[in-house]
Amino acid sequence: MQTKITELLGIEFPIIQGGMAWVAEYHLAAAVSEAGGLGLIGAGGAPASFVREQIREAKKLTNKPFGVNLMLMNPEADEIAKVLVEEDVKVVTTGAGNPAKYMSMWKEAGIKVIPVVASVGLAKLMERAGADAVVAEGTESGGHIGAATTMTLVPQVVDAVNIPVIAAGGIADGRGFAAAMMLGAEAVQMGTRFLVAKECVVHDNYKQKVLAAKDIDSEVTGRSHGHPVRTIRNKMTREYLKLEQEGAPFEELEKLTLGSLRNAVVDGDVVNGTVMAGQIAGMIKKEETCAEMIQEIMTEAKALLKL
Ligand code: TUI
Repeated sequence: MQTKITELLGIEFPIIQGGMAWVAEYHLAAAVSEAGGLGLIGAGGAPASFVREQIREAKKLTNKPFGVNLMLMNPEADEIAKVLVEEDVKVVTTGAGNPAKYMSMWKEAGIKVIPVVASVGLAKLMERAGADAVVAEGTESGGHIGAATTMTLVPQVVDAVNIPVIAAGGIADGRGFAAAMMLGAEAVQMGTRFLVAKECVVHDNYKQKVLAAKDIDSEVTGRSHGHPVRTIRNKMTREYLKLEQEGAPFEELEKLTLGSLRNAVVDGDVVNGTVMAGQIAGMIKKEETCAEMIQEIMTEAKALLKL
């Protein structure tokens, strides 16, 4: 299927894998790219040296284009921004902030820059700054989220900018893909579905938590301090939300989640750890390879879109 995004990125299918912190390492990114989508390495909170290694490892597994997601709250964001140029990364997505200060450096290096936005305002700002496309990410997503739903955000961003828009948040099958196209998107980005991919190295406890999740099993913590994060409900979220209700200061809340994403992803602590996942987790019922997922989604979407 050809869209403005498959042309821009030189990929076969308009499906991008979310750059999930700790989860989206080079095995997953290379598998998605090999399957014809765009795989992303998620820099998350990792040091620049680790990101460089990840890029080099991904290149050993695939000759197809892949990208890196720079999480802008990373303390080494400035160094990572340079590593992406030095390592000749083709596509960069950004999250949790405004990447304007890196834009000219990346554009001069010929990198395709695709900021993730959660509002029309930031989408317009990114277009003016020279972004090649934007990911409009709805609040159904896992992890750090904005306020608008995918259904409302995507068409409003599509109307507001002239660059291609990629829809994210609550999309995990051909129906969601087709719906996103109807809203004017040129591609989709999916995170939660790829969490349970065979090539995804996340701990099996984490996968089982996603596979067992029902429609209303996610919670949003951190609303009180302006950094809302969607995760699957567990002991940690219950304690966190109780403390937030009691008006606990940020420092106290932070203690509950320091290192907790790593604890869930790497060590499989899904009781006290942070199990980031989107609201669509309730629909995800089986582990498959990335290629099987992409083929299934495209077959279903093409039938629905009568292509
Ligand atoms: O970035 C994401 N999702 C993420 S980042 C992440 S790592 C993390 N770990 C623990 C706590 C917090 C984060 C996990 N999930 N998605 C893209 C996204 N960006 N969603 C929302 C935004 C966003 C929000 C506000 C982008 C910009 C913004 O403000 C712009 C400005 O001017 O600063």
